[in-house]
Amino acid sequence: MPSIEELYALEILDSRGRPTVQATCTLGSGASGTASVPSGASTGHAEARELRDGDRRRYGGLGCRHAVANVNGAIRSALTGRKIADQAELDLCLCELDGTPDKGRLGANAILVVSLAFARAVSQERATPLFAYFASLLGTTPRLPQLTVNLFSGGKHAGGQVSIQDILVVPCSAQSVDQALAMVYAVYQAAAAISLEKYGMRALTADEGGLAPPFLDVDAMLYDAVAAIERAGLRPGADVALAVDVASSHFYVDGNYLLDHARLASHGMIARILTWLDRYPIVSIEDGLAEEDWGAWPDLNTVLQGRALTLGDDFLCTNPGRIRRAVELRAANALLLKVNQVGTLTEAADACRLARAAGWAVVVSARSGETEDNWLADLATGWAGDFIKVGSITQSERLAKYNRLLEIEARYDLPFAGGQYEHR
Ligand code: 2PG
Ligand code: MG
Repeated sequence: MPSIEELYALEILDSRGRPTVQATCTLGSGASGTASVPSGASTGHAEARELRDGDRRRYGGLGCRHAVANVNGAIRSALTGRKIADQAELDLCLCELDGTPDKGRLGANAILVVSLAFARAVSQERATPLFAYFASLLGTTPRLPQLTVNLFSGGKHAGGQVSIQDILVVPCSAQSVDQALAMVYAVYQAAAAISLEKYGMRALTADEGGLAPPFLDVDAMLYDAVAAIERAGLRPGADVALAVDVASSHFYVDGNYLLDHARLASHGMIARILTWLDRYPIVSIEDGLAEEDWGAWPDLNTVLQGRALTLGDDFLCTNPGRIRRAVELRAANALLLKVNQVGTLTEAADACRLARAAGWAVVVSARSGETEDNWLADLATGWAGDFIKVGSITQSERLAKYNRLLEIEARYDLPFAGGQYEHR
């Protein structure tokens, strides 16, 4: 049984230059683990609450000194010298110490960083790779995930030049992470060349490294994505399909979707999504409807059935209660899993278990504000995610995860999840 000898946190900066939290957990055996937490921009209302300092004179109020102080103070005092049976006991103890439903007192950032640093320390103590430790929490057989990689961005990650957030490429004929990345590189370069020709601009990128030319509308984005696949010498749909993060909560105003200069009711939004599916090789629609548009989600799920995944991000917030409700209503069939939306590994594992029990697909996702920590690659592999969603291939905070997947692939003989959700 591990005992926590020391906990130490500090404030570091994420990929947007905003503060976040890093922590190191040292066990009685001398094993130790360091981890850092990401942060979203297009967040769901039901997410666990990050603690931010609110002092406008410093990082516009986004400082994390209070969260750091909570790790180095209340959490350290409660945990040091204590024997901890397992991850579940640690996470329960953190939740009880916080005592609020949204983790707003100590901060979801303070809580998650300890949950993750402990995981790394225990995997080091057991001399197992981190993905194997994660697999042991859920009883899964590790498997490398298929990639979904940002190509074009809009919405909150790109200054809102188009309403929707991301068009991602899915290299569906790839047989390995290694092959998948080489295909993505070819498509990305072709897309950058198309952006230059059509919009006369250098490859300006959004928060996660996606290209962000001034598209006129969503169709223009999807059209150029298909053109990039073709220019790369690959077959749209057969070699490389598309996934869309509509992130529609962020353009849902007074019960209507403000999209491409139109004002659409829920059924109009669903009809618009279907036109995209008819024209382009799309295998997944994320947050096609707003997070509170519960009444229309089952209809969306029905019409997408057999064509594309109905993937819930802001809609589900990796929250077991919301997932249970969505399963009952048949409102989705895929979970976007972001550990910091719920705040501990154990609760994220519960969310994953619920989704799997319902026969759903699982997409393990990074946030738009990331660090160079690569634990997400191990999580996606350990929990046998169908897909991983990390962002583009141009920024080191994203490449840290892709490079870790390459390392896992090269060093361990694991199956690859590719090929399951091909475009038909
Ligand atoms: C999303 C994520 C990642 P954010 O909406 O899926 O792209 O964005 O981290 O800003 O919530
Ligand atoms: Mg999303």
